Amino acid sequence: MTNVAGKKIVVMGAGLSGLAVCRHAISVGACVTLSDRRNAEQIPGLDALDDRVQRDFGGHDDALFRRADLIVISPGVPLTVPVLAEALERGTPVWGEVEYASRHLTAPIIAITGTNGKSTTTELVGQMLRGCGKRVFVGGNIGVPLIEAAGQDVDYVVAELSSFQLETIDRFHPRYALLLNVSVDHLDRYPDMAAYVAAKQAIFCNQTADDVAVLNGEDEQVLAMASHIASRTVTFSSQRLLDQGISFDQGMIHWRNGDEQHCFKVGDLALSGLHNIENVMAALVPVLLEGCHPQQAWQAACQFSGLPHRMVLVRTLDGVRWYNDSKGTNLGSVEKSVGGLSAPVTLIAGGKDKGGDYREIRSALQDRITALVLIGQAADLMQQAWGDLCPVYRAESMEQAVDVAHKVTPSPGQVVLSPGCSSFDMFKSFEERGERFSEAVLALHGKE
Ligand code: UMA
Ligand code: ADP
Repeated sequence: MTNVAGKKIVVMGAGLSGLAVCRHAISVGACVTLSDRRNAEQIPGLDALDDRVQRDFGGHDDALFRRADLIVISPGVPLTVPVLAEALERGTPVWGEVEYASRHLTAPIIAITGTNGKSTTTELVGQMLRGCGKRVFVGGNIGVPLIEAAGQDVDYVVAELSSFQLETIDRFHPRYALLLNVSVDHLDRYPDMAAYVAAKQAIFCNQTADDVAVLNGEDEQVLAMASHIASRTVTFSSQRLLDQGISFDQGMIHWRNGDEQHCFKVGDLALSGLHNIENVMAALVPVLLEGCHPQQAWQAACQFSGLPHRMVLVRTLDGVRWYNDSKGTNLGSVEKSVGGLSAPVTLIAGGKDKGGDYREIRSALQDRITALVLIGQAADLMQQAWGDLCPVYRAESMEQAVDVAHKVTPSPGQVVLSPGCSSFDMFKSFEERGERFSEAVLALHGKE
């Protein structure tokens, strides 16, 4: 079923994804009901909702779900919710917003997933294609629901995809599927790592020999998937020069595709860190294979200085550099961010725990962090895992955390907010958390 006109659709979740699906489904003539476990007064954005959309708030009405021809769910809704488990048993189709969107898209899709680096790589692909004169929609987990691409006249759709979004695809078929890396994350949603990895792997499930999979050649979990992938694979490596594929060696990125070769000087990039070189390499693959001009693409990559809340230097005060890495929402990203700094570092961490073992990144923290300021629900677990590495302080708010960090960090030194957790225990989003941090840092008195 792709033509949804006249169909009874229940859209589950009244966040960005659900509201966008409602707008589209109504516009193509479906009978739409929006269902959310929250009450109407707790849901922002309902004023703009079309009157033709029926509402089921404060819970999910069984009878409504039983009558549905199709259920479209938001990424934050797990398939284990009882009304969905029952719908699946009855044979009612349950699509995620990404599946729904992909049925209404005509431009080729470049899809990007991985535990870390998705947003940066997605934005890089978008900027490089635009720099080469292409019309591009950039969306997905990066914050713009994919369905918003429907009806737009573009050459490419560049989609950041989370494991949550990939759980509920059926026919979603990207021309390019990039898998950047896999490390521990979201173990509050998945029973184990295997289930998380399986969700990520779904990005390749509809690809054929005409498509391309871009894989991190240094990531064992990623490489283990290669034998199950039907598309052509192109590998990137930041550790060794590859005969074929894209790799980093002696300050240069080397692209080798059959007889075609190009080199790019990494020193020209505004981005820094080995992980960002990996992101740039992965992003270059679809752009170069689509025949874009290599130097034009490279110029666009060089101009990109990064997204907000990812290791952004907020200010230097009394010889202390303050970094906002609020998007560091899992241990892999804290490892990269702190690993790129040298002692003395005060780390502000904590938030909503997502499972996993905090001890795994001890070696990256050891010899670098000289003070820990812990916030949020995960504070106890972090103190147990890292408490012997340096003095530990507790804070009840971001403002207090900044104040403590200000008092205990020597000059010259660095303070980094890299929480290793999601933000939802204390904030609306990682953006709000990063903004609160930056505001508190900018309010400190001292010498610039
Ligand atoms: N809800 C129910 N019933 C349930 C569970 C949830 O009704 O059983 C409702 C909630 O009450 C809420 C709605 O579902 O009203 C929220 O849905 P959502 O969490 O999917 O929120 P959206 O606003 O649609 O945002 C989603 C992504 N959110 C998540 O995956 C949690 C956004 O990614 C994404 O930008 C957006 O779609 C557009 O594509 C955010 C995110 O945190 C940034 N992603 C995770 C991450 O990056 O780690 C995966
Ligand atoms: P995502 O969208 O997957 O969360 P982002 O591009 O927003 O990724 O980057 C978030 C954080 O993840 C960055 O601040 C950095 O610490 C880390 N990171 C970025 N790229 C990579 C990578 N390729 N490998 C490991 N960590 C990375």
